[in-house]
Amino acid sequence: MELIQKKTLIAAIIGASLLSANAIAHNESPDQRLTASDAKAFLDNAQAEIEKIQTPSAHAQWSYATNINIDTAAVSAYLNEMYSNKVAQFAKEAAKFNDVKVDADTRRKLNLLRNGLTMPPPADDKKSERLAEINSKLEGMYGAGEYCRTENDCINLVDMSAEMATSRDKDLLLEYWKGWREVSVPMKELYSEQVAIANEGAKELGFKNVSELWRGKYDMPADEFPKELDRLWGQVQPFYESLHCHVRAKLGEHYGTDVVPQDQPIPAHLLGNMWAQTWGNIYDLVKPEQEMKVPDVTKALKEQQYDEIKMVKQAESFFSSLGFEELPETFWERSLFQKPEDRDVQCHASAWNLDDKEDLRIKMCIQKTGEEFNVIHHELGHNYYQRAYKDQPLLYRGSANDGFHEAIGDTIALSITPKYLKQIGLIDTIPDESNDIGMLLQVALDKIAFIPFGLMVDQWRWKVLSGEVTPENYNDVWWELRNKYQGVMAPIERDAEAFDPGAKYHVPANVPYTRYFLAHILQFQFHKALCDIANDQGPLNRCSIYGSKEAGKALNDMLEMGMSEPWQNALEKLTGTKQMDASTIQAYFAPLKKWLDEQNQGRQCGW
Ligand code: X8Z
Ligand code: ZN
Repeated sequence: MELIQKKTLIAAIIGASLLSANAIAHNESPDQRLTASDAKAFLDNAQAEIEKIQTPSAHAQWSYATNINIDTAAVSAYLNEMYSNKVAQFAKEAAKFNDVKVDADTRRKLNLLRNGLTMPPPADDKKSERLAEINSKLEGMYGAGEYCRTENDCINLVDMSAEMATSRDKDLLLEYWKGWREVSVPMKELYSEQVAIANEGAKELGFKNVSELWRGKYDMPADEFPKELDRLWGQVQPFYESLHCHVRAKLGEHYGTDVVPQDQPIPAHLLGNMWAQTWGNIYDLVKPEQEMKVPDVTKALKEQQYDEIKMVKQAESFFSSLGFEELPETFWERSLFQKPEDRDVQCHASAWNLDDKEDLRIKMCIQKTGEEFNVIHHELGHNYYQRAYKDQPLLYRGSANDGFHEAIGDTIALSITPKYLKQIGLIDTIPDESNDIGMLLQVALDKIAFIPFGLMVDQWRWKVLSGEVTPENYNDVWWELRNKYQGVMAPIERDAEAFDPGAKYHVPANVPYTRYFLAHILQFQFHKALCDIANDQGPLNRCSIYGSKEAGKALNDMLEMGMSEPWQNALEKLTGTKQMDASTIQAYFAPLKKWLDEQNQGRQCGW
């Protein structure tokens, strides 16, 4: 009794957490005296304290991302630093409960607190300040980046990307490919400085380095996780190699085999995307000879005069059809849907819940294309997930694992089938099944082509964050991995100062990337489970769960869990299995695999 009073009193006086009060009261050996209820009280306090700074910090990040300038940069860096320092401080304190016997829920929260940060700041004030400053600088350099042919002739990433999607002029493609990578050259030094500081922070938290921290977020030992990824990649790899072989052959026919040598990786500028991460935009170059009717969503959106808002409303209505509540009025008032003319913004799409309540928003420089229609569903998937877990305790407000967050909207987008497009009046007739190879190829060019890219980004980062790869080798190792996993190569020799990883948003922004690899596996598992629940009989590629309240309920039941349980349980809840598994992908694309292997007869595959 006395002990509790003393603790409470000291805590009240110094405004510190119960734990630090306890440590002061029992300096000699505080840990032995801590109990399970101390741990709970500590967590309650930590969550309350983090919550206080989280919302202002989110507003500052939003202000910066939607208006990049020196003032918003300063405020967002400052609040980001305050937030990260607070979490890091509690994460360190949490270690004091390592040997205290606590229930599973408390242990889970303590662990989540310990590994919650992405780039943990060290205790040293100067260093944590510098870390936040570099963070915000790198984000700003990416967001404001553009390629200038001459001083007055500049082009931004959104416009370059749009041109690269449709242009078949190899010189222009190369120019943009190369031009965009000038933006990241000055990032390299800042990036390596930031890695060194964050590694100090990770060590203070008891991790070997940031790599171990990142790999340790998956409810299994950090060193087991990469093996799990290898297993999943092994399931997809043969199919990817078939796709690669066909695409390379067709690109060789179009551009000539001097431009696309048939025994080497594919030059990275020719695949319809700035990073060669999705290839759907070159469907016309690789499509079957036989006429295939494949819905052209971009054309349909244009014909029906969809604007940005109408595209988002249409995506919202899909979620509504599943029984999800409509988005709040403030979503429409506060979101950013179009690239403003008068200021720099971070155009890379994102979804936000600023107050962990109802302040949902997306930020996206929407292009009126079928590709972006999918991205809108992707972003709204984040928003509906955020809303579903908002009533969980703060430490459980997140997805089962980060791949789940990235998979939800994509899962819904897999239901944008011809049947659905006809239902909403975007097309008049549903092509019959003789056209399925074309449609499967279109989907595979985006989804299957992405998978090795989704894997290689963090294969690179883990090596960098662990110190295995040092700055002088950053770029070479990046291209070794691009080559190894994707079979893609730089179209021109890279300069010694090049920092090509920095030309991909998630590197300067420090967003882990394995989540997208996982999402590309999970979304097919989710799609299959939801199609079964919706009782859609057709082949998986023709299934749409549109309008199925049963599917919506099953999905929501999983989303509501947030991260309150290991992801294996969340997966089981929806799909009946605890394992991530790419065999659904194999089933989904089986006819296409057969077709590709026929096309590849007599071709020399591999690189
Ligand atoms: O970054 C994204 C989303 C926001 S979380 C638009 N994606 C990855 C990328 O663009 O590189 C979605 C798929 C992969
Ligand atoms: Zn996302």
